[in-house]
Amino acid sequence: MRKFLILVLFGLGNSLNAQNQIIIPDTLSGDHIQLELKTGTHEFYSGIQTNTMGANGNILAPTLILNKGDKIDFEVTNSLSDTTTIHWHGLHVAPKNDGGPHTIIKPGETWKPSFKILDKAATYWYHPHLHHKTDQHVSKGIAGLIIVRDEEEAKLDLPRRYGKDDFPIVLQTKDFDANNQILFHTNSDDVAMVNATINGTLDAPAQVIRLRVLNGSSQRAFNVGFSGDKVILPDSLRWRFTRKTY
Ligand SMILES: [Cu+2]
Repeated sequence: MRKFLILVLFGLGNSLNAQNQIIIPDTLSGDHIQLELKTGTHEFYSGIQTNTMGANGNILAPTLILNKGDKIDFEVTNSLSDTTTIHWHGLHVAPKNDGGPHTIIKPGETWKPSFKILDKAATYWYHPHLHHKTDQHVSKGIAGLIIVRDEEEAKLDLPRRYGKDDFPIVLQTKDFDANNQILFHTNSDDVAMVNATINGTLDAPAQVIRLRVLNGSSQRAFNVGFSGDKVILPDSLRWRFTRKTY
């Protein structure tokens, strides 16, 4: 038996029309992770191509599933026409292995950080962090989750089947121009989305599920809650993400 979670971000001119199945990014694991940052297109609106950026795809980035204690060799190739970086948000790494504004990857170059995962099981993320360009590259689409696992977490009675009962929920807002192309550095990023999907729904099993909620927005805060009572009813498993007024 399947239930539908309704993942809706309300507010700011976001009209409620057709529900769309949210994107569940692919996963990458192992001790050698290859990422290619590239441009692409994505249909945020049915039938309309919007220019985007992604890692190993047109939009968003693969979810990295890593184990505490593992040593990982990364290869991050910049196939964009712009310099960028990749920052491992929340992970404890040496500066040379972290793509803050100082560790740039020029177009056509491959950056090869290598480090041991020191952090406990949790949800982290990665995204470009170039000075003055973070908003542009993240808004265009480069953002991915990092799920770190460890022995302590493995003993807990929690869902951990990615995409089946353990779901990424990346909350973002974007601003589109008249041609439905993404704008940056505006204060009118009023189109809210979950996993790059406007008016998203998720076909979830009727059991306890795990949602790894990320605020991947450049400047927004979200109130996240349940619709109706704070009780999850089997027949009406409806979640509603409410936009904060500010
Ligand atoms: Cu960050």
